[in-house]
Amino acid sequence: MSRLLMGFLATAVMIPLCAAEETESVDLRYRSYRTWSLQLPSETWFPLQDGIRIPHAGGDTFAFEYEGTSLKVDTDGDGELDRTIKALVDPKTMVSSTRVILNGTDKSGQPFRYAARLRNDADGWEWAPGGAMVGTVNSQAGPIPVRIIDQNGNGKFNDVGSDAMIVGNTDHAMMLSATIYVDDKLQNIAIAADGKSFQLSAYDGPTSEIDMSTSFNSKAVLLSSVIISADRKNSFDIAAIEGPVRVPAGTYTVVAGVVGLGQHRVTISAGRMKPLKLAADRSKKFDWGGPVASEFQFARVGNEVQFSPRSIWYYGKAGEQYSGWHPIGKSPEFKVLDAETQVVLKVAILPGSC
Ligand SMILES: [Ca+2]
Ligand SMILES: [Ca+2]
Repeated sequence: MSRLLMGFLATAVMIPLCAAEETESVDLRYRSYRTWSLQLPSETWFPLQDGIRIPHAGGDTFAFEYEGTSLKVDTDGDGELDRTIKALVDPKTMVSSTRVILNGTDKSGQPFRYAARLRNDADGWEWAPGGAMVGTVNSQAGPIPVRIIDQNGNGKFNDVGSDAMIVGNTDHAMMLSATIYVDDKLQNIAIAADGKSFQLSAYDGPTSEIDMSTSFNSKAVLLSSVIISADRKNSFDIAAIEGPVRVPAGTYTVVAGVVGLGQHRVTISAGRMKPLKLAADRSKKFDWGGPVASEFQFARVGNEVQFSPRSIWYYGKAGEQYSGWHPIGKSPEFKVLDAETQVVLKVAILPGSC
């Protein structure tokens, strides 16, 4: 409660001065996740080879060796393997996984922590970030959590267009953006390379308005819809914001999206979608989503038409592509028409799967 009040007071004092020139500095702290639930728009697993490639005062990697499902890791970067970690093997997939927390000193002498998720699948041992820099931004509705993830795995948290960030109470991340949208206002966000702080200031460049959430024509729930500008400087999760969003003018494409259909998650990618041209001082309602059309590869075998559920592609109204869709109960009908007469030769319904 006291934090909320302070947020209001700070805003009330700042506005009468000169809102456009104010900058606000926010401190962040590192948080590692025992159970990883963050959904990254462009998640990459990096090969472990000789170690986890995070530069620190003692070198460019934290060394690593493995024996069977046991790993030995140099967790403090002094060159000596100091911890043995047992990985858990999933009996279904046979993929081993575990996590490790590294404690290093950066090149300016500051200590840092870095969590890594580790897994051993068909590609061998790989790692991906297992933590985030966490802070809050004040808004009229109270503090909004902000998390920054080193998505490109170089130990730096300021790679705009390559790292990832989450603004608000969601686990769906967008690409790290140079601007954020809070309280119906666009602000510049400048993050320190070590991720320990960021500066906010008013954005005063040309803007455009886009509404992708109210026009999403589907019975499913749009959980996340990440767009990024052609110059990769600005990224937004349009689904996280109700109604229209003001973004810097530019050309945008969809990076990633997630739709919830009951228990199921269907991912959205750009597919054949044309880039969205968002001109300055214009407003656009984006028409996408259902009805979803499907295309499939088929083979004629005698009088039969055969096709596989694995060779079906689903496209929405704007050309966006849906993947991981396993219809249950309500399978789409696939009609095979005679090209000349348009008479339905065959109707196929896929068996339900999950
Ligand atoms: Ca060591
Ligand atoms: Ca990075």
